[in-house]
Amino acid sequence: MGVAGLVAGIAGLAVSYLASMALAIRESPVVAVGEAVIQLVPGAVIEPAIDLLGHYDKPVLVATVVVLLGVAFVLTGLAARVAWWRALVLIGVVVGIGLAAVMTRNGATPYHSLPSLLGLVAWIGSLAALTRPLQQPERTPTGRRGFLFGLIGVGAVTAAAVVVGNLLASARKRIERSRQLLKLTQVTEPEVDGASQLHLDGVTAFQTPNDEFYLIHTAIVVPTIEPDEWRLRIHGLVDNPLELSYADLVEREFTEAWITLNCVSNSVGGDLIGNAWWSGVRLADLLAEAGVSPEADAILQTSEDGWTCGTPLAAVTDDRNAMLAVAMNGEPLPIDHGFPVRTIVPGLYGFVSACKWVVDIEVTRFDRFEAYWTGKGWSEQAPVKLSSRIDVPSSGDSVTAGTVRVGGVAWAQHTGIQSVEVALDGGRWQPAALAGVPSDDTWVQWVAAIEVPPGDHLLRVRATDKAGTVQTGVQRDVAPDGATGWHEIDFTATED
Ligand SMILES: Nc1nc2c(c(=O)[nH]1)N[C@H]1C(S)=C(S)[C@@H](COP(=O)(O)O)O[C@H]1N2
Ligand SMILES: [Mo]
Repeated sequence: MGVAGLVAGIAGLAVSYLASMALAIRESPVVAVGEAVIQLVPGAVIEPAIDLLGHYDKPVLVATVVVLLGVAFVLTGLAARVAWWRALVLIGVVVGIGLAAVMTRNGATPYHSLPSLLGLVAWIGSLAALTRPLQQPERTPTGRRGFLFGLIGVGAVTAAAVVVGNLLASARKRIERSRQLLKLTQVTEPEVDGASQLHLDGVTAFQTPNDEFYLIHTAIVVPTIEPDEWRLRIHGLVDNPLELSYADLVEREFTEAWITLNCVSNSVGGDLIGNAWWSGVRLADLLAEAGVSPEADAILQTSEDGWTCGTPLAAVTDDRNAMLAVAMNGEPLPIDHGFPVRTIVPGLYGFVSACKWVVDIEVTRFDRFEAYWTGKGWSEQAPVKLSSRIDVPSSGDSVTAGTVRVGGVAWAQHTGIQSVEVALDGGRWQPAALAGVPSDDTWVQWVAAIEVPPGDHLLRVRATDKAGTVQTGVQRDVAPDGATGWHEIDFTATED
């Protein structure tokens, strides 16, 4: 039974490792525990240890964690023999330590708990498969044979998980290295104009750092593409089909801009939105070179992983500087954000424009294709909707009654924000002050000072765009083409 516990434990570890690699989570739970140990152990102990072990410090640490785990696994097997619940408690503690190490890291989200949880599931399944044959009153030859088959099965799953996990990890590492070696001479560093950044704690920063930028993609394992191997075909209703390599692309003239990207699935007040400094090549120039036929009204973009989106031709050929982006916030696109090349079109939701890992652009007509999300309850065309959000206070906050500064962001990419107003408890709309913006393609921060008496309150916000449209209070769901309605928050004001 000790063997069963050990084998099941290793299967669980292998699955958690595979899950970490497949989900592009840098640390598997074992590594996270190792790093947590380094953090928790006082320097007085760790430094002499590092000194003693030299370069072997990390492997020794990971090996120690692994040996301790092995002992725990054997114990779970022995415990399972007496009573399953004992084994479960024991493994619960082990997984709990792993989870604690993973979840206390900076920027951990519930998503990061998946490898530990999947590992737990694999462990329970393996231990059940291995112990069932042994749980007969007497050890029979069939029981032993069943155990042997169980061992082979669990062993095969373990080996497969490790092999696939390694392949994924090494592909990603290789591409990450290529990415870091890239020198994109035309890319400049983002500079946030002081006027774009108001000083009110809690208001979303004008620039969203890459590692905080929301991520949406259908791929479970994201494409890993060497820049040298990347090709883009531009074809369809054109006079001269083009095929571009990465070198061809980055030799061309660049355009750079602050552009706010948001997801159609962002609900009112949600955070599936970010603002970055993008650098790349104007799509309009490439399409002009290809010579677009007058009957075309769309481009069908396809990514390496087969995802597709349809974008109005007008939006990628007008003066809004839709681009094939190669850099985000001054560095080569992060792998998860579409490395080496993705499309960015100001003023359209991501699902109809912002193709990551783009490899194919067909100039065509909307009546000739159906893109990935079209028909699955989402619209064929989807310009961004005028919207605004309250960042401070946040719902449930308590503030001191009197003059209260409230703030947030508002956006109407490619149209621009004219004004923002707030209303307390359904009262009159009061104007907010707006920060500066480099163009109409970004969100804008707003702040207002309002008089708040003691008690419970409801604050709402609405924006007006530069075309004079006032943001509607009619609440609509995100499907099929973006949510509408005013963002409202509850807060309490107390006398000081
Ligand atoms: N290849 C690919 N590109 C894609 C998607 C996808 O699922 N696959 N999702 C789109 C959607 S719905 C959005 S909102 C944006 C999100 O871009 P980000 O993950 O860089 O924030 O990418 C778009 N591009
Ligand atoms: Mo999206």
